[in-house]
Amino acid sequence: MKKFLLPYAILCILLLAACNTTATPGGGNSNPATTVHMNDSAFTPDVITIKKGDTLTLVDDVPVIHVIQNGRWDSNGTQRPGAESGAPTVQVQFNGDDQQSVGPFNTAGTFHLYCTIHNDMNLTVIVK
Ligand SMILES: [Cu+2]
Repeated sequence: MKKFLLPYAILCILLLAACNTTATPGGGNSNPATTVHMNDSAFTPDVITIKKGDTLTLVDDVPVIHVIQNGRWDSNGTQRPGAESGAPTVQVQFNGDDQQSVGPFNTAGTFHLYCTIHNDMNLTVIVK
């Protein structure tokens, strides 16, 4: 009886391994659930919900410089720099057609990032 069980067990392990590989995209950090794109003056999406511990990937899709840091533009067009409690410190420059990771976001809450160059270029990161 045991002779029949061993190959079956191996097959199960192989199937599990295959499933794990499919569920977790390997290589690169292009998980759409944690990726925000930037055009010449806006984030897409401009609100993203991620999980605690996630790292955000920001992708600059155009040949335009962006400088992203903690804070936001208020409704009067004034920069309000500053990190919320529990926010990772973000200070990254994009030179165009490039991407960078920010985080990890290890604390649940709502965090604001903005581009110091482009008026009203705000990103809200909700961490659950
Ligand atoms: Cu910008």
